[in-house]
Amino acid sequence: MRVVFLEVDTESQWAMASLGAAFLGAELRRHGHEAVLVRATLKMSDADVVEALRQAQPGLIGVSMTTRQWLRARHLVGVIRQHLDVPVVAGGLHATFSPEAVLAAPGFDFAGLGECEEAMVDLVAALEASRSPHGIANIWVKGGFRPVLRKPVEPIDRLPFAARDLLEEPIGTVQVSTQRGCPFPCTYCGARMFNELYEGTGEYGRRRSHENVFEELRGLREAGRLSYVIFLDDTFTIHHPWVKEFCRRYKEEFAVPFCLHARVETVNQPMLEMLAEAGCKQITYGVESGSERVRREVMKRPVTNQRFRDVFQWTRQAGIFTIANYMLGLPGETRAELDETYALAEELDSFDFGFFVFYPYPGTHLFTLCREKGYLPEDYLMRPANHRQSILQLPDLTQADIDTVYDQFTELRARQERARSGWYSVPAVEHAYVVARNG
Ligand code: B12
Ligand code: SF4
Repeated sequence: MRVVFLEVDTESQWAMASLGAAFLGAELRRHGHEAVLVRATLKMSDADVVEALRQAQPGLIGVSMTTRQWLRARHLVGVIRQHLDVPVVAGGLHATFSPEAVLAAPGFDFAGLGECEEAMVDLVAALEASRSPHGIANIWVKGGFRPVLRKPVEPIDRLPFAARDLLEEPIGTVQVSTQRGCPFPCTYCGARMFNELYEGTGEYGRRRSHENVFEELRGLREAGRLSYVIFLDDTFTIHHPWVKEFCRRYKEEFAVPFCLHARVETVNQPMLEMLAEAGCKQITYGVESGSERVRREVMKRPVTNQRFRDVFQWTRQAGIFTIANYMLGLPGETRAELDETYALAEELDSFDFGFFVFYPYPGTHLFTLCREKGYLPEDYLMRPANHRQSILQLPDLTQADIDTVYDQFTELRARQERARSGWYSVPAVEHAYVVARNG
């Protein structure tokens, strides 16, 4: 069967195609199916999207969704189904944590919950053989019962490498993930929720072997595509023995510059030096708030501001650029605490940073808290999820408070950009990634 993955863009400048589709596409091809990508760019009208899909001749349309993509995806799928008689399956974080809402929307036939490589193959096989799709683990059929989950794929090396042609990466820059899952309990994080989803079913946190990662990199090098690696793992530096061995072998065999994400609690000075020697050029740290109280009580991140100061200093000393991410407008946050966040951002003086107005992603602890406390509007699923406007009615903060600090951040970033312009330019994809990630 020919499965067409529809990528629903919500940004024009930095949007990237979904990794989920690239993983599913690789597994589908291994089972003899075809997988192609159709990208609904912002410039395309509804009619353009329908026409592109018609030409791609799908037997099944797959839509990978984060909450951010949900509203446009919902609209497009509704329109598509008025013109094309092709079943639609949704997957990804939004479908996993809001499956009822997805299946209630016109045009969606199935919602894939959690890790779906094997489930997609089973669904396609059932559709091809005109068998009932009911009873396939991880696949919720419209009108049916919530499915059971199969165990996460183990060992994870069993999965094929992501289908690069479904990612539309700029030549030379590759996005690689070496692990799935994150062991930390951050209350705002959508990524973390996969670990909780699988509690009682199996361990979601798994890491690929070095050899498996290097085999993928070798293939990319042979194809002439390896000049910069973006490691997408939520926290690359979790397991020190793995990271040490990685650095030793990567330096010897590849020595291609790379960037990664880390938590300040998971690095130390020797590790940063080792990463720098292996080719690490940039680390993105989630700082999130400048208030230790907000981090400890609201986010479950009991780390001190001093730790951030130290780690940013060590990172710079090792010759690695620091990138920070901040969030504004958390439940329970006060205006004074927002000011603390801005003050810490100024003090840390990272090479670049992202700043996002907090959005409560379905499935997260803060989503539940916001709903229970009445901060979340009833019609939240019909409102755009963006990183500029708060969706919440917060007791201690107004949108004007958030706007003021957001504008300060905008200005700080512009000042920093002006200061460094002319002597360094961040590669486009990497820059997009910095701006985009809210992890
Ligand atoms: C890489 C990444 C990006 C990349 C690429 C994202 C992409 N399109 O895949 C970029 C930089 C573009 C990006 C942008 C953003 N991101 Co981002 N990103 C990630 C990150 C770090 C890794 C994703 C990854 O590697 N996935 C690996 C694959 C294997 O996992 P997967 O995507 O879940 O796919 C599996 C299943 O979900 C399922 N599946 C996936 N697709 C489909 C489709 C079908 C049909 C089926 C059946 C199943 C299925 O099967 C897959 C294989 O097992 C995640 C964190 C995380 N760990 O998920 C955050 C994350 C997905 N991003 C997040 C956010 C908030 C954003 C931004 C809104 C940031 C911002 N403030 O602007 C934007 C929004 C982008 C958009 N268009 O909506 C949140 C999403 C929360 C939510 N519930 O929506 C996450 C979880 C981070 C977090 N800490 O909360 N992001
Ligand atoms: S925010 Fe980062 S460290 Fe925290 S749970 Fe999510 S991925 Fe893990």
